[in-house]
Amino acid sequence: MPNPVLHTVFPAGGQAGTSVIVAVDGTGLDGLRDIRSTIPRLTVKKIDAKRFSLDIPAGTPTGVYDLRAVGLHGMSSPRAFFVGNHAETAELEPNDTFETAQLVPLDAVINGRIEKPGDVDCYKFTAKAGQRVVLECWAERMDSNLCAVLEVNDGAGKRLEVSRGYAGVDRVRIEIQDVDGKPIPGSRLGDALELYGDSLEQTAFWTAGSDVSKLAGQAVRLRFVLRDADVYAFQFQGQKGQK
Ligand SMILES: [Ca+2]
Repeated sequence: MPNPVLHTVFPAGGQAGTSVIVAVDGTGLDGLRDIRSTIPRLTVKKIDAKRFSLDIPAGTPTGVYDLRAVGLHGMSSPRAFFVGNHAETAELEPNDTFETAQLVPLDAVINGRIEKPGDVDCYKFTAKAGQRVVLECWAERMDSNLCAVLEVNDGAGKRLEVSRGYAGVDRVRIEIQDVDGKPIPGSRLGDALELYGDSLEQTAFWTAGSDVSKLAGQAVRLRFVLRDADVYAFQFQGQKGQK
């Protein structure tokens, strides 16, 4: 039986108190009929084969929630969905150059996606001298593999600032696979919590915890995904007090 995996949800977020139409995609999603979420009291309506209307209750606290798709083969793996309290708007392609930059208001969320390798999305906004403007790109923090570079240029195209990643740097994620390299449910990369910061010893965690004793005696492969990080050694340890 196929294992339902949810690869994308777009837009990957919505404003509390509004309805948002999301398109979902993945594998093993035949007979898609519903969306389940950790958003309290979310109402879901199916629109067509791969689109759903989500009614996000007003007052939903800002943050990252899980969405899962439900189809013939059961409930899928989760994808992150960001509920915010700002008006949201969608990216409009073409926007790859300064000349085609999309005019956006301040205090807004723009839902964009990388359409092709090396895609650039340009936006323009009006700000007054002395005004403080915060620009933030949410990618890795909500499950995206995108390693975004954020640049700010002035009206003449001169670069003022650049950020090459602020959140999620120097991190390690670990996946446990069977001998054929197939991720073991519960220990997939998507289940892994990020390890970060310098330390001599850290315990690997997945969303279900750090206990891998059910794999004892089974040959496994470990996949380490490192970003600006070094791993010097690893070991499997018994719980404290048991060896
Ligand atoms: Ca673009």
